[in-house]
Amino acid sequence: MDVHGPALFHTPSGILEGVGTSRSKRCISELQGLFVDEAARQALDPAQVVYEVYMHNACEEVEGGLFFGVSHVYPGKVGAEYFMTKGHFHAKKGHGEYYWGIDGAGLLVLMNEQRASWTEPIFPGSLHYIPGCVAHRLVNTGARILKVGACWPADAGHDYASIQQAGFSVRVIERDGRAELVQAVRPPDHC
Ligand code: PAN
Ligand code: ZN
Repeated sequence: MDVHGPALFHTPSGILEGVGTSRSKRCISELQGLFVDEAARQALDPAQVVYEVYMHNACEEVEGGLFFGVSHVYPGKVGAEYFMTKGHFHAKKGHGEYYWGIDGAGLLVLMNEQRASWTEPIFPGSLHYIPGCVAHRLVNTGARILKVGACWPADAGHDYASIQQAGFSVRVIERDGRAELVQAVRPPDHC
């Protein structure tokens, strides 16, 4: 890949454009099994966007390279569960990542390989270091689009299968108008 010239990173819109950038989206229809209430997911518009990722790919997936992305998680819920990303470990387990809050409000859900989970609040200006061997997922608990920047090693890769098989050990739901962390009763996630 041969990328020349600066791309543009607009803030606070969180939009990336120009050379080397791309955009992908995940709709409700693609996220079967991700949310605990599958019937509620099926009742939603299949074309509803749950999240988009803007990417700047300035290099191949090589050791020493870096990828840069901005995730936009839409506000919404499936049943009582807030819209969220699939979440993943990195395929190269030891590779970490930085996230930072650009706009909106939410939670970064983290889980280690022993399935211990914890969260960090995300808000404009929040900075999050995700160590290696820690799965990570964004959850939008606010009314605006949650926009989060990310930078990670280009050769990290994404292990979605572990999350599909066993899920995260916690879920984030709305109860009495507030975000609440609950132990995941079922999972495996199957998206
Ligand atoms: C992020 C995520 C992004 C989308 O760029 O890839 O938030 O989430 P999923 O990949 O879990 O669908 C990142 O963590 N990259 O490594
Ligand atoms: Zn990651």
